Amino acid sequence: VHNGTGNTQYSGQVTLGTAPSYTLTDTGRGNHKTYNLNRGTSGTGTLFSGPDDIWGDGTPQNLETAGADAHFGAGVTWDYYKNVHGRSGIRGDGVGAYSRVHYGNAYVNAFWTDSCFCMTYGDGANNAKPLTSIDVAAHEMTHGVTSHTAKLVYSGESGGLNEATSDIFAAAVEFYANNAQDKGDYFVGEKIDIRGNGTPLRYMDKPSRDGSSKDSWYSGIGGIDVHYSSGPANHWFYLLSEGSGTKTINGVTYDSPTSDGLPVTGIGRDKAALIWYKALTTKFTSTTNYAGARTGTVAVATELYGVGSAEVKAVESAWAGVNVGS
Ligand code: ASN
Ligand code: ZN
Repeated sequence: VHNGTGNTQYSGQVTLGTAPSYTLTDTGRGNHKTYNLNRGTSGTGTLFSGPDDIWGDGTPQNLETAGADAHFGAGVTWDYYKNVHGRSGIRGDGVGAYSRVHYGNAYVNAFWTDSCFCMTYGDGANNAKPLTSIDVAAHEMTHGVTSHTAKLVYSGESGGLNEATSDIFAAAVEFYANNAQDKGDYFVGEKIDIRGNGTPLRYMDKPSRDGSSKDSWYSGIGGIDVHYSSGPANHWFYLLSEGSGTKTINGVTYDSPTSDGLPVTGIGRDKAALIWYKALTTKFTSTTNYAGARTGTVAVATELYGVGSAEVKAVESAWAGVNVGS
């Protein structure tokens, strides 16, 4: 295991897993590698390498900077799954994936691809806001975890649950990282300024804050974009973690309503994330819908905490709070 220094755009100065003389190859994390596509859109481009073990300067003009952010995000996501859930890598086999940065020209997206077992990042508007923040990296890497576990089909209600799984672990990883420049929150993409006005891409306390996502389940939610039908499950995760009403965490104030008007008492983020992880890996299937997510999470909470436990009651009341009934 060997460490270098990353001067990132979104997370300040960080430690990166590197290999001697010198490449972005994380030998302590399954040899996860980070490549520079240099505005190409296929292949791997070139592995980041250089004469010193210092990567980037915090600006997007330095092409190493996005590499440092992406490599760091993959590393903390690896550590989260390993140290919190005992999962060694995306497939659980100890083998790293790889990241590709500088995809295309001013490309405003990031994505996971099963066939290459890799994640890819555009540089954002004006090539100035690479989509390489911790939460986006964790979101994309989690698509790989979902592909190798529940395999939730990426359309209909299962698609919304697939997207929510990536947002839930994006938030969990960001809190786990506890980075001074990017403290944990229940937003997705608050660092990458994808809307150009400084607001996040998604909100978990009240998903409709983005203007498109749904706060609660309704018949027909399976017909909308999976990044909006994720809303009820994201909202469930917030309610189960923190409870309904107002709460300030790391300087951010949230205000989470319930669809039934009844209060939810939170059980904490760690228990909520454990319940979702165990449901994803032991209960959900490719066609699980919102009703199935409720059944699966109640079953997991019952196994973990017992029949009639406060945790089971909270799981049920949080689902009721997003209009997923029994
Ligand atoms: N960034 C998007 C996502 O991971 C790409 C997509 O639409 N699949 O959800
Ligand atoms: Zn996604």
